[in-house]
Amino acid sequence: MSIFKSMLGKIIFKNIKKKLDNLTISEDDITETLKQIRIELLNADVNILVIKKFLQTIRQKAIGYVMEPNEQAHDVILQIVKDELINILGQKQQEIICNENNLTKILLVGLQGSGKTTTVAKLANWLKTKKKKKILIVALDIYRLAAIDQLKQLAKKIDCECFTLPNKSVDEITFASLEYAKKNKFDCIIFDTAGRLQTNEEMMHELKRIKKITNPQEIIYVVDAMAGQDIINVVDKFNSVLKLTGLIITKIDSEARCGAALSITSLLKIPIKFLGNGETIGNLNIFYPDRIASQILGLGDLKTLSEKIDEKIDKNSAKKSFTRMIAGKFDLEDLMLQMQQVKKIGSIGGILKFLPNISDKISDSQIENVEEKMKKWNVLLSSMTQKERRYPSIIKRQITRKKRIIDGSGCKSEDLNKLLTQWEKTKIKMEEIGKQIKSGKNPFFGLLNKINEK
Ligand SMILES: Nc1nc2c(ncn2[C@@H]2O[C@H](COP(=O)(O)OP(=O)(O)OP(=O)(O)O)[C@@H](O)[C@H]2O)c(=O)[nH]1
Ligand SMILES: [Mg+2]
Repeated sequence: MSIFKSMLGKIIFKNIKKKLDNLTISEDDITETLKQIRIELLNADVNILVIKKFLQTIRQKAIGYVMEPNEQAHDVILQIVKDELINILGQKQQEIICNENNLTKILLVGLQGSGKTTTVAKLANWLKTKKKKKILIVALDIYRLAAIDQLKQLAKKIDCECFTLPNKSVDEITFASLEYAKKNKFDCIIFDTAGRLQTNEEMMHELKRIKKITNPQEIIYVVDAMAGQDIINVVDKFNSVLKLTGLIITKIDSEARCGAALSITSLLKIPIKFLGNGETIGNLNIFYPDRIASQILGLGDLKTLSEKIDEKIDKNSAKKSFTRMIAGKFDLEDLMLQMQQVKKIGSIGGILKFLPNISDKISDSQIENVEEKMKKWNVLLSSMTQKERRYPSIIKRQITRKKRIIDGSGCKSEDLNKLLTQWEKTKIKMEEIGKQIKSGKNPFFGLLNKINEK
């Protein structure tokens, strides 16, 4: 999600002095900061009413604030802005409702193409894997044959049952699916409904009927991150007819700034439950207002990063690889495996966004350089045989091998040389660290001291 061009935290640090002339924060101290924040919010397409209230609250909390002698003004403002961002985003994380004993019914609604069908599958998979629920998904979009096929295929992918009834009405399918779910002891039933280009009476009547038949615990509106301001009126209309219980914002992996979608919670008091960040099934993340606020401020989000690492990195292989490294046995096969593991977490730029105060210090072109280098290394490494990766010295010794790898990868000979030099340097450094660990010294002590000094 690239909501803002400039992280709000950066604006605050740039414009608010560490030590103010007075211990009391005045209007003048924050005017420029708030002006720049306002521009960022407008550019991100955040709703104007939300912006007004946001800035007004910050002003109220900040002006007249009396600082402790050891307090720094920009930290005070940062905290006020962060608290207010969390408020706008819904304060606390809101769990999806899923009953323990009775059948839980979840309805997904929204405009055409917003991502309902994909999200039904993502949500089913999430409830199945994280909450160990038995899920039935129901195709209520009977107007397009392709829609039913799409859902069936997704259901197959996640190994969930998909309920369909040919040539029956939406009401009949809804009734039948509920009976089927109860009879077969499903924990949860998720309904994929038809989308329309715009809200219309016919659609609303249909959804109202489905609601009446199912009496669902959750009616979730699926919002496209790319939606503009008019989405607020659309969700308002859905909410007045159906009383929505939550939102899922999809396509946050796009270039969209998401401001309109993120304004809905503050305006209509409907919590965001998940974010969809990609077309594939696993790309559904719980929405944590405080973590998103930290990301928006550029304060990083180490919790999410460590969860990603826990989920995506194979700990056994990471441990094995580290043991090999400190034993001086780190070869190019290990390097390739490590790079594959890092790639599972995301792009370098994506990973850096989770680290506090880093994304500001490293430029986009530096990130691109690293990503370019990793791409080249990947091609070079996969152009080698496993024997060459295990015993890289044979590449140096035999010129024919070197030539074959360069030709096969389409890289230059200097790229291969750089890779080999960098690998050797890392190998030596890691072996040195290994020796220090064996002799009882903490090799990271100096590094820790340096970090603490900063
Ligand atoms: N990049 C990205 N694409 C997504 C995401 N969620 C859905 N899509 C894509 O958006 C398109 C529409 O998704 P659907 O799930 O078919 O949307 P829908 O709301 O069911 O559409 P209708 O049934 O026509 O109303 C598909 O190409 C999906 O792959 C997401 O989080 N990120
Ligand atoms: Mg659909």
